[in-house]
Amino acid sequence: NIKACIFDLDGVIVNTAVYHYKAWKRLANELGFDFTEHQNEQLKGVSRMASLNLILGWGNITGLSEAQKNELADRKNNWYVEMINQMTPAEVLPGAREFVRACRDASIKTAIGSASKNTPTILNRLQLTPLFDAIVDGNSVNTPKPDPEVFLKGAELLSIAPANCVVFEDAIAGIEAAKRGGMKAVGIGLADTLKQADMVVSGLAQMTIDTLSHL
Ligand code: B16
Ligand code: MG
Repeated sequence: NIKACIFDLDGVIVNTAVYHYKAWKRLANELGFDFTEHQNEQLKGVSRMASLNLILGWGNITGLSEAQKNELADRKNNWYVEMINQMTPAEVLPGAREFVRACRDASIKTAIGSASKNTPTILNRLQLTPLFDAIVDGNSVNTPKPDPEVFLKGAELLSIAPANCVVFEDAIAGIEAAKRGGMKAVGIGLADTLKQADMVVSGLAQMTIDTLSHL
């Protein structure tokens, strides 16, 4: 039975992907090539440096030093932070705040498991920080998804066994991480894409506490 719900952030609680897209596109354009929304899909759940490496590959840019790559990643992040600093609580995805609250009311623990180093800023802007018993993000994890580290750390902080945890994820790598960690996984998106998930819904608005007992 489910004693904890661990939520990915981007794509599950909030759609920050639109801001990532704008910032990466601006960087690509400065470097002299374009970057499509379709390519942006492939960056979901992928860490900042891994995303940069993919984008440089698409632009056929090779031979940059680590220092040069760090400078590009920082440039993108500064634009991204400018945008997320304007976010309001109205940007929480439909049903997300309500479902997290319902979990808490049912004595189910709640955590965030995100690849983003900007997680604290985003949760504060959305006024969601107090709704989570634990927050694990890109600042506290060594090995990115599909490694289960981010979710296992969450379970540990909550003192709940992985088998009693369910992860909510929109990225294939995130679903894989949950399953490798021995957890249940609910996909947010399309069943065709998130094949490894135990169930797939289009968003947290479709979730109820009762649904958790069928996992
Ligand atoms: P940052 P998630 C991920 O968030 C995003 O989906 C991904 O596009 C982004 O590159 C990654 O966070 C790192 O974000 O640059 O803010 O550290 O889906 O794991 O919540
Ligand atoms: Mg995500």
